Amino acid sequence: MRLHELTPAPNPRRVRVFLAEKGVAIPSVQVDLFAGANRTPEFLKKNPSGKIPVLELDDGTCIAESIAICRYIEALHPEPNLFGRDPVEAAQIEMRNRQLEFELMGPVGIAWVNGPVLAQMAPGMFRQIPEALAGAEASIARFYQRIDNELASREFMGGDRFSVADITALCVTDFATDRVGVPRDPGLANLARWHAAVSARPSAKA
Ligand SMILES: N[C@@H](CCC(=O)N[C@@H](CS)C(=O)NCC(=O)O)C(=O)O
Repeated sequence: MRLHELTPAPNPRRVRVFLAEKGVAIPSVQVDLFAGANRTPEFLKKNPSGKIPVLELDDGTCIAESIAICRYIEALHPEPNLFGRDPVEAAQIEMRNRQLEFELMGPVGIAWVNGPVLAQMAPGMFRQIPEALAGAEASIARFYQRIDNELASREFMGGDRFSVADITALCVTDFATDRVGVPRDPGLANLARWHAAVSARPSAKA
């Protein structure tokens, strides 16, 4: 088994943190997105979307999508449970994870492709639209405010214990802060408390 990934990218980090929580080690292969290594015919056979992470099993089966990979790992290593123990908890974790993906990761991705950091790293890679950046920054700020309100009445993203939804949120907020240049408002105290707690877990270093 091997994980096709790139260390600074947020989605592969989700899988690495998940594996660290499970105490599972899988060898990894770096895919240089800036050199187009994810667009070669060979890579597109592994994932026609041209995206990482991809988990390649020993028989050649390839699993893309961070959550699909994490679900596969959870099926092989059920403890500690990170997707929910009963139908209600599983549904709430799934709901919040999807909202984080669509309502936070989506705008963070837009801010990334339209932002100054990528423009400097890879000039001309995307045609940048300043209004798209401004709109994404506003969406991100609104989402952070909303999550801060929600975290007043629960400890973690998915509920009262750590779950895969926290891993998604940690990886996207760190990417937004450290690489996209769209930090959290430090005045959002519940969000800051949550971030300190999940960042203190050993898995956050993955
Ligand atoms: N929904 C996918 C998103 C994967 C994704 O967007 N990966 C980024 C790196 S974080 C990528 O491969 N980007 C390269 C590209 O889109 O060309 C997942 O959850 O794994």
